[in-house]
Amino acid sequence: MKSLKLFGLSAIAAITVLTGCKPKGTENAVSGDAAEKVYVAPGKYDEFYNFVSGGFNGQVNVYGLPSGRLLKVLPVFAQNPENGYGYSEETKPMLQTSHGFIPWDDQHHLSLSQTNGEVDGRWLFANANNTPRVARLDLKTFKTVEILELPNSAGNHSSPFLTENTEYVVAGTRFAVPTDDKNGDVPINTMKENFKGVLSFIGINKDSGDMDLSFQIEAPGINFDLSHAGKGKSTDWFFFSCYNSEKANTLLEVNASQNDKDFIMAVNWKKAAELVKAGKGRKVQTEYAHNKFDEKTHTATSTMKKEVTVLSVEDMKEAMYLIPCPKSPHGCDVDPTGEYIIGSGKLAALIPVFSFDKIQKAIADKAFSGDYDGVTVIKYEAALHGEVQKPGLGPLHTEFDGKGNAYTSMFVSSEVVKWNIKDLKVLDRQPTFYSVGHLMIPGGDSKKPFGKYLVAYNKITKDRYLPTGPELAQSAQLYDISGDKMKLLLDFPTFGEPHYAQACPGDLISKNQVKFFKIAENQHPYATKGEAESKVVREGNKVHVYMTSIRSHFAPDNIEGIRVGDEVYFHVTNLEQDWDVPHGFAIKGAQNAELLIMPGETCTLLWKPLKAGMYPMYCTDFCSALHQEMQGYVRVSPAGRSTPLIYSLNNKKDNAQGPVKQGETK
Ligand code: K7E
Ligand code: CUA
Repeated sequence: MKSLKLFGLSAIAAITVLTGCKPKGTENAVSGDAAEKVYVAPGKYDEFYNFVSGGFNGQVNVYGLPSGRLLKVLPVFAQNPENGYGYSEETKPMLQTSHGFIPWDDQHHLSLSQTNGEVDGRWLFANANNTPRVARLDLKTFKTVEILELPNSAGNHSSPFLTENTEYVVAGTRFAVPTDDKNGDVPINTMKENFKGVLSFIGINKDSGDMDLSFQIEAPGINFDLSHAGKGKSTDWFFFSCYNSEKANTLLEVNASQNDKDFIMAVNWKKAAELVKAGKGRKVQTEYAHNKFDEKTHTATSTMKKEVTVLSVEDMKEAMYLIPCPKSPHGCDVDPTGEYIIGSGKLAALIPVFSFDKIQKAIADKAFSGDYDGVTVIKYEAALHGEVQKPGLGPLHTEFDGKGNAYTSMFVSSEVVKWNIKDLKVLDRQPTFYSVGHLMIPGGDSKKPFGKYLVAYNKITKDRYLPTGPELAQSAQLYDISGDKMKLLLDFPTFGEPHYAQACPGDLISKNQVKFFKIAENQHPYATKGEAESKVVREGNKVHVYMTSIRSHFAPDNIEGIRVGDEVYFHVTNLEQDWDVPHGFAIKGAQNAELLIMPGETCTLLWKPLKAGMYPMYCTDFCSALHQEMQGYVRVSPAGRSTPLIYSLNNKKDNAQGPVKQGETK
């Protein structure tokens, strides 16, 4: 229980300890040539893209490495007023779920797509922790193009981790819950009978990247924390860390820490897929949203799915095993060779390293110690390669450099520990400032790590940056790992709370960038492909404005005849056909956000004026020297007034560039 207390108060304890015997002056930890190593000269690109989870900011943030410069915040699970994501009519469906429209989530883990176990730079997958979902971002456009909700789950933490050819993205439920087809309205203390821990396997189309919930596995009601797929020889397997094998439903900090060991669950996903193909599994009726963004119509659609195939423990008899793992394992990481599986017991004073070969042998030899809710438990010693002794306190996550070394984050003792995977000897340790969560080495969870750098994502930054009120900056720290000893190079603040991250060389992604959308290929139903086509159409109290934007005006830019009670849809098409020329659109009194329309794209803002009056609209993005002139007026009359609907550009009649047009009658 003592170690538990320490962990419970770990954040404070760690700081207290560190301020007590703080490494002498943090500046001592940085060597003289550090600045040179992170300096990226003006006009030069960074070497790596670094995608960092947004945590409670719900988005994904893109940094350059080694500079730590913030390049972009990519909207994924939270509405983003900066560009209208989740506010525009086109993107609202992206945030639909079986619980209705969800404007926020908690984003923890990222996975870059892989081919043959190597990062391929095509897609980025992201999890939503709170309302279980997985998103796919297309790295040609850096847009979120798909979000799939996960039924039978709660707290989608063990997600999204992928197989080495991106066949499947996996998502394990953090909370054990009753499955959707069972009555969930049961006493909480019936957890042991009624709650299950469901693992979702999302099939990925290898050409389009489209996601499909292929099947789920209904495992015992434990909490799944993290996961990684096997590689090479272990490629058919997934490994999940599990905690709360006690199945406590209250005061988990005490009650879920009773057992000396929890588990790593090994699942043969190839066999599971074959079982489903052979007709095994029950069909569970449920509801989950599948949201897709179409690049041709520039519009998302949301479809409610109704059924999923679920394999039982019985079905998985020969394809699912538990391996005891000391004290509430958190991270579950597989080395580049696929032979070693590292479990990080948060409360353990050692790091257990399991051997894939030994696990296979244990299964063949039936070296079992019993079962847990029908799942066979392999003997700890039979699966164990060895233990890293005295690595530090509170091991969480491990990454690899591809040279036979592992790097583990130590939350409680605030350090990164480098150790040799084979002989399990600790080689180096460097302090982090402070309380490190995840670590990331570019490609560090793939078959071929790019190495060179390691980034620590820290929970606490007291005394590292200028203070900013009660909440201080979140932080990342960059280390050079090219030598024997790690060298701290740089601190840089991050958004939200950073958890996991991914990185890859810049040119893997930069060479495929979409620079603009071709206007001729725009299939948006309200697209306006030239100013001559711009118009305003009334349908009852709905008014559709077919508007264009080009440097430096809107067409039309004068509109009259809107009435209080109208729902006005501004469908703005950006006619530019050039890289990096978005136009914005905002109108006074808009209750949602602005639009930021990419070249060739059409976006729609719904506006409901509540009062009669004169309403200016303008472009929000400084697009040209005459950007400030990119503005116009909308006149709103009281409800029932018969102001004629007229619209124009430059007051001109019979001008193809901007005729006065009559919509409804006067
Ligand atoms: Cu360790 Cu949510 Cu991956 Cu954060 S989790 S640290
Ligand atoms: Cu368009 Cu400013």
